Amino acid sequence: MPPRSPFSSSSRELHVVVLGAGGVGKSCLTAQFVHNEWIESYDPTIEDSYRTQVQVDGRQVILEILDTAGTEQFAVAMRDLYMKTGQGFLLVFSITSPSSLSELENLREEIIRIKDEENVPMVIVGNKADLEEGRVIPRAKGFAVSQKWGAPYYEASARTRTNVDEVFIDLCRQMLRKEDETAEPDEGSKIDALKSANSKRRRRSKFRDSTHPRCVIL
Ligand SMILES: Nc1nc2c(ncn2[C@@H]2O[C@H](COP(=O)(O)OP(=O)(O)OP(=O)(O)O)[C@@H](O)[C@H]2O)c(=O)[nH]1
Ligand SMILES: [Mg+2]
Repeated sequence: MPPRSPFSSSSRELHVVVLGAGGVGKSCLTAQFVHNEWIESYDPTIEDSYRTQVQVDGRQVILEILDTAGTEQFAVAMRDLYMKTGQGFLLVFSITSPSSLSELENLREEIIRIKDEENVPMVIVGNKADLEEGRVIPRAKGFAVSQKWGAPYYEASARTRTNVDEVFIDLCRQMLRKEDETAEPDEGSKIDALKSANSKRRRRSKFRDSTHPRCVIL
């Protein structure tokens, strides 16, 4: 017998892409979320993917998380493809790196251009919040960007695990909401809706015939 999948077959699958400049902490945030582990060393990513199951508001969700390369030489080749297939994006910068926030602007514009729509689930993450003494991006700046882009802003720390679950769960909620809004009703529910409309129509006409005779103009 083949081994049973640890994931329930009824779970929905959502594709998350973690984006941001090199060294801002994308891999560390992902490793904390998926494996509860802290990685002290820096090993630039080429591309890694993870699969994990989470519960969001009582719903089982399988997350496919793509941890992308921040380093320019690795980054560009696969970008179009994962921006197309990604359903939600964690846009990560470091509060200790001034250029890392401005780099997100280009990434966001590219996502919107490639997907050809503005309404894309996103969360902005100011990582390395434990390094308060090295902060160069004020909290207010993060909030201003968040308001401008209409996406939530969290300050997080992969080191202390602050807001790690929260950023992924917020993104999941946005993705689920979007799926619910755009989902076509399945065949079963279409038939149910049709039956219910027909029976209402029948009930209405019965009602009219028996107790409310049509108005007859003499
Ligand atoms: N103090 C502190 N250090 C962090 C935090 N997150 C990551 N780091 C450190 O920053 C370095 C880079 O972290 P990574 O997660 O590898 O960065 P990345 O964004 O994945 O980098 P690329 O794969 O090159 O794009 C590592 O040495 C981490 O230990 C954090 O929240 N606080
Ligand atoms: Mg990485």
